[in-house]
Amino acid sequence: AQPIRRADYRPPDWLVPELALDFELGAGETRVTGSLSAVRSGAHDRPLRLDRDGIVPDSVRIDGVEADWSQLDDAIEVTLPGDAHSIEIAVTLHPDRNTQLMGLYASGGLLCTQCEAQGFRRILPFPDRPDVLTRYRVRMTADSTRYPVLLANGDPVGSGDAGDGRHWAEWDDPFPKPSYLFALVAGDLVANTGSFTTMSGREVQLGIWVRESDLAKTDHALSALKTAMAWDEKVYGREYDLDVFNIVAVDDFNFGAMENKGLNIFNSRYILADPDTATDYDYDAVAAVVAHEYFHNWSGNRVTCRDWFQLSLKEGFTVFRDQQFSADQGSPAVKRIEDVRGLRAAQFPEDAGPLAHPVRPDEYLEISNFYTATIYNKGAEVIRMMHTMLGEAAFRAGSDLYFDRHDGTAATVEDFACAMEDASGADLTQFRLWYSQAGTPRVSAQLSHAPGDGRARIALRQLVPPTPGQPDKAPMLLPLRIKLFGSETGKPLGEERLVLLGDTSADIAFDGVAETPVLSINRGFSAPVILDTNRTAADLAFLSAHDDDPFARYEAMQQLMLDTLVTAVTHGRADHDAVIAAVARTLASPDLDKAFVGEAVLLPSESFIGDQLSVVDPDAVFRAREALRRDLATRLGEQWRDAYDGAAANRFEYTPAAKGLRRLRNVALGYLAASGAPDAADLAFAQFEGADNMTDRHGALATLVNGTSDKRIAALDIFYNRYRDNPLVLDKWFSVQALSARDDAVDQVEELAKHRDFTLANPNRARALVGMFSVNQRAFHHPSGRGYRFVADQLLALDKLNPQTAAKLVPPLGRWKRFDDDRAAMMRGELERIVASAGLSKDMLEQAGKSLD
Ligand code: BAL
Ligand code: ZN
Repeated sequence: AQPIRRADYRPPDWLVPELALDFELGAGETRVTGSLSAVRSGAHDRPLRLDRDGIVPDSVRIDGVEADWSQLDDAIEVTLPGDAHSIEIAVTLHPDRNTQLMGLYASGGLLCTQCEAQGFRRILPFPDRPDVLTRYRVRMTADSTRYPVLLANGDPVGSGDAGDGRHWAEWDDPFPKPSYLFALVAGDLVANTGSFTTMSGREVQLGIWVRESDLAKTDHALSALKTAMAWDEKVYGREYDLDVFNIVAVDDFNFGAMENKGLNIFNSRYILADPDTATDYDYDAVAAVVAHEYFHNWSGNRVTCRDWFQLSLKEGFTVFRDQQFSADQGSPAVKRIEDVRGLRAAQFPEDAGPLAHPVRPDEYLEISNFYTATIYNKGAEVIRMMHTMLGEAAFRAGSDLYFDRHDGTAATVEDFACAMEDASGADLTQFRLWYSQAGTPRVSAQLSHAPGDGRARIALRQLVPPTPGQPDKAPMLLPLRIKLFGSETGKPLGEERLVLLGDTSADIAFDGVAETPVLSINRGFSAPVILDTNRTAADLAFLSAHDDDPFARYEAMQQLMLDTLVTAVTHGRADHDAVIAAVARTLASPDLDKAFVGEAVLLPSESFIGDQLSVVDPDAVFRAREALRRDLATRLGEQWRDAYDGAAANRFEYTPAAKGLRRLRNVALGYLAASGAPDAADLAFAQFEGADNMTDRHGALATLVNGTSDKRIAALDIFYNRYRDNPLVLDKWFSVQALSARDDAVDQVEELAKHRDFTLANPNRARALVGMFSVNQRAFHHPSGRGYRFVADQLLALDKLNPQTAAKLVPPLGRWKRFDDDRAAMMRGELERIVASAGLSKDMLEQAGKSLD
């Protein structure tokens, strides 16, 4: 297969202003008729190319006359004599055989669609590219009993009886859209309904559609939707534009959710929530994803992408918008901590490995492989940096200009940057390198102080590492928020400064520094970089107690823990005192937000510790981390006990304060177990049995599953029997075991893959076991290589069903260069076995093939 290159972009030869779709729906067989208007664009004599994937037209008619077409591997071509024609194409689909979950497919008795990025070509041969904008009218006819509800994009315009126990419905979307935003759903669904009055006074009918048995779990999503609609009006001036906004939850879904115009389709895990089945993390994720998909109505739908290389135009901006939204709903510092932790867990390793690519890639084989942490999360960091540099008001002016200029069109990343420049007067020329250069910049900051002349200097240097296809990099523009604190008084030494580092090196001077300064830098994670400073353990401990930015306090604590753990791994031992004192002080600070405390006292993950090492020894990392954990647990035994008891709540509430208490309580429980306290397992089991919410039940279960108490088996059985009919909670039962820190985790996971409830056909279940296991650093990297073999076997089996989901699970195997020779050889061996397998998908070939380099 040949890569698609950004440099080869050419505007479409033919436009399709209108499309009428007629579906005779059935799970076994669906007949589709598409009637489209094709209009020649520009002077050329090229045929009309209609992309297709796995479908062959039953017939093609041009201006009412049966026509010939040429069939290519991935398209059909029709030669058209004039400049405007009407084309009618008929296709037969088999939704119940569609295991890829792209196009029209069956899920739990429903029929639904997923078209981003290139699923529409599995429904109808069509110019399936985002710069072809079309006005859709959709008619559906289906069995009235099996599919009493028929939904599509836009507004409903008619419905009625179709005879023979069938009915029909018609929907009309007045907003021209690319084919990837097409959607329909047919099924036996009920709705939690509501309404929202927009800022100009229009009433919008809202519906969250689910199976009847799930209706009670939809209030949180509905309320989040209303909050998001009001927030987007207030913060971005964006108003909703149709009479209805529907969301449907389905169990089998490759993505988290999809922003189809007026008809969002969601993975049910991001809709359904009640205290008994959803953790606080789930509740937050439901609100964030509901908001994210809603925000796409402007950043993605009203202004869409010219081509898929511009994917971050909508995804980076929309992730930034959903991050701002979530920060506004609770603690901004804790939200930032979570986002940065996610970036370091997924994006930094991606940027440092064989699959590294720029936020605006230059080429791809399979676009599905580019729905990555780089496009989404680093893309969001790029937008955040613009926000930081321009300031709130100028950023908003830029976003208004962007929406005004490009409404109803397919735009580029460059268009976004130009709008920001034009509205603010800023010059983003050098900043654009964030879109074109891959790799995480490394920044060195060395603070020195001359007490005599009251001057402090920071020597800054940056280095952007080579990445595949990009050996040499130019220096980037890095916005670094910097502040100094007096080591004696603990007070700020002047205001925070925003330093824009654009050269390879720079010297920054601070005058009037009378006492020894301590450096707080990259506050709020103002630039997504890896930092190296000359701060001592004492400096970091000081900042963890005195910095006035809670995020910076967290960062200082993390760095202190990380330095200690890296020393322990590389030297076999380390002094834990500074970490223990800093954690003790944080636990003893009554004014701190409990959610913040819960985050701040957590040790860095094994993977993040591994990322600091030139060669990762997963067993040594595990041992060092466990030793520090045990030491923290035993030496602060009473404080953990107080934190645990002090965070007890009477009954479940979903408020920031109650969430914070639950967070701290579960972290404290983990430390009590690590301390070897004789009653720890009883405490965990009592919490497990007595919990009135999933956060506490799941937290207790995780503690038991990581331990050696025989209560582990009892708790797993109780949990399984209680939730065996709830697929989302059963996913937790699989994932908590896949993430186990026990020595026998690989055995357990191999057994779980044979469990009657395990199936690769459901992406959530596959990710819960295989995906989670492959980020369990110690178990996945078991010295026998069994973990690698297990994952490769599962990926090969999954690739046959669902290549898109399979290919996304390749990256952990692709990190082979980071490990010792034995492990690297075994990991490579599995990748080679995958690449050599017959009938491999393009998705897998690209991911596994590149991972070998
Ligand atoms: N556009 C794919 C799903 C999402 O990012 O919203
Ligand atoms: Zn998105």
